[in-house]
Amino acid sequence: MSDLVSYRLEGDIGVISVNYPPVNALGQGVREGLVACLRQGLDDDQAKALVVIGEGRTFPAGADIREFGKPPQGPALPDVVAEYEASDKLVVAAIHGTALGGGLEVALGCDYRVAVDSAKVGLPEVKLGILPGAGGTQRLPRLIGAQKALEVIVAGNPVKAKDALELGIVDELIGGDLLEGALAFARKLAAGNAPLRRIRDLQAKKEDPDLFSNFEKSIARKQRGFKAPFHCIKAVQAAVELPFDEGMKRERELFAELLVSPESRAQRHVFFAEREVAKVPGLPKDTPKRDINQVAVIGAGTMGGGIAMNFANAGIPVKILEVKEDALEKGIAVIRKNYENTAKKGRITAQQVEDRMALIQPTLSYDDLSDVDLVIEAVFENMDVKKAVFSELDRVCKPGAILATNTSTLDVNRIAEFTQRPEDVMGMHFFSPANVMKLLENVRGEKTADDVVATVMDLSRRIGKVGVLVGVCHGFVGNRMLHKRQAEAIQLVNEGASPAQVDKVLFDLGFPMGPFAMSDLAGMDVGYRIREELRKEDPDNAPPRNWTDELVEQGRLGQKTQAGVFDYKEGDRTPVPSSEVDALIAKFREEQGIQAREVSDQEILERCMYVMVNEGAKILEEGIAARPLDVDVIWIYGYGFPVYRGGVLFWADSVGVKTIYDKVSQFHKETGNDVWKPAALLENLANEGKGFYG
Ligand code: TC6
Repeated sequence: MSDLVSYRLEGDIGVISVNYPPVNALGQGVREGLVACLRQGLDDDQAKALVVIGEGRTFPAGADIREFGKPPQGPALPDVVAEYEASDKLVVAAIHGTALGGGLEVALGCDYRVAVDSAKVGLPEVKLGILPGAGGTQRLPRLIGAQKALEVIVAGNPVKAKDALELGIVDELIGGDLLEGALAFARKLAAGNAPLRRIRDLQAKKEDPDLFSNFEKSIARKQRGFKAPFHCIKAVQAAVELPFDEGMKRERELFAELLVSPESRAQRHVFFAEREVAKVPGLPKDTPKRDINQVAVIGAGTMGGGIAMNFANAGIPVKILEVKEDALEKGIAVIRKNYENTAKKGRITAQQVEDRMALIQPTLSYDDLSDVDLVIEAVFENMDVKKAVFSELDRVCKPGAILATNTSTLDVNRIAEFTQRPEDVMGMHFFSPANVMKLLENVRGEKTADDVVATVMDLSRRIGKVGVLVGVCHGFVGNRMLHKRQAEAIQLVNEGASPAQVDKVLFDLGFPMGPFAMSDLAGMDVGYRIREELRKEDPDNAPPRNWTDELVEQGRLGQKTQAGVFDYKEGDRTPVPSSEVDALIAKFREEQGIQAREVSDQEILERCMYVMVNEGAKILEEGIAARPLDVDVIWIYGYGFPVYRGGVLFWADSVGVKTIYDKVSQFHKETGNDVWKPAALLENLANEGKGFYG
């Protein structure tokens, strides 16, 4: 018998206890153990009722995702749950930690559920591109109604114990020790001869005749490209319309379809990649970390303010420094307004607004930074300005303080040399809006110390970010690839495509917006300043002037001026093609002697995406990113690359590295442009018939 689940008698109640760290995932051994222990409990004459509980940090947090895609081994989870539901002794699930996915499905097979206050329950399968395939889509609607079940299953977000109680998922909250409370609860039921409560026998209610079609419409935009949310709706519909056993059959079919879908494969890849990025190759897990209890941010602009909010949100006091009083006041007012807007949406309370604001301390003086453990500079992207800031930081900060720069393109090694302590300097590149975007590109300089890297990677998680370690080069990983794509998008327009056509191709691939809408959102002046800086610093490698430079010089800066590559109506972010810009493009073509031609959508896709794949391969070759998964996580969390395509390099594998290599070589031959020179890694993989992931 499996030793991952054990049975014991506590007085007159049988306790089934799961012990499979770290999260008691329902792997084969656990499933086997759950069945064996249930049978033992049923055979135990002294047990009047049974309690199922998880040891360690949680009730089972789901099926064992590592088993997906491997040949199934019995007992299957739906059968395990069915056996619990069929039990003729009362079974109580005692929940702490996170009863997610298959974990909650096991609990739904029990007659009653009790939980500690801090517990969360949920069916997050949709985030892995699948659906709750062990009866979750059939039992939850029967328990809480179809509308609420749809909300829980399709969003896949965890539900706090208190809300789960209100919804009826949980029957009682336990104040003290969970096991004691669950035993008392079970004893009370047994003493009162409480009836069995099999959810399968309940009738699922549909509150609104158009519920399913309306729900589908309501998620259509947000879930564009994902398959699982729509399959989840179909499964819940089956719970309402079909008898339980037929509904279970339908759930199985839908689950089986999703499990082998490319979308789910990609989403599962992202799940593990997101966790893998935290494990830096060559940096032992036990590398010491510095204490970070007080932080400072230099610059109270949009970026600085957003960065500061991350720390306040995590309960870490943060000073925010500006040189001018009015800029400081304005920055603080923006932060307050952001929090108040969040409170208006009901996501935080008025008290939380005040608590967070209290953690943010404005200052005009560098001398106030003498006690901080970490400083993040978020000032203007200009080397001279950075030099001034880092020299000051070097003067005032205590020994051992980490000095970080939020630069998105500048050389972190040069910045480090502005101090006497380059080993304490590294990049922490936040993405805008910094309080929202989950990606943090942590840039290791040539001299950055290991404990600084370990501290910053750990801190990333503490403030709710996905931190990815990268090396120094222009634009690091994300922007380096982005700039290549942007140049290609512009070149495609030069040759005859329209900005709207280019944008549509990438939007259709699954990006939230195309490259031109994106530069309008970020501000056309941002790219312009970077190009100008490059033209000054490295004229040989700087991009030639093009029509986008002219747009900026004419004041078309993007959404903020309601005119960029596209026009915008007041209060509306929808990009509208502009005849003024068309004329400018036509003028540019004429000046350059370019005869506009038809450009196919396929060519746009290949040139915009393959240029990134080739650059990604160069980035790996140079060791700027350690693994393909680091590149993929950056594109997913920093640029909205569709999760259901798994990241740029995961997507490349689905196209075929050889196909991409052949095209890249062809473009190189045709253009002679260095950007198309195939990366040696790409060439090797293509020759060996391999992909980035083997
Ligand atoms: C399902 O149930 C389908 C049912 C239908 C069947 C028919 N499996 O996230 P952390 C690992 S689908 C395997 O860092 P936290 C994780 O990789 C599943 N491994 O911790 C990591 O390993 P590492 C539905 C898993 O405290 C370690 O555990 N359930 C699984 O920040 C720690 O994880 C879900 O989707 C798993 N299910 O968060 C829940 N879960 O140390 C997915 C975790 O080697 N899990 N691991 O890197 C989570 O959301 C979170 O892990 C958490 C804990 C909230 C449970």
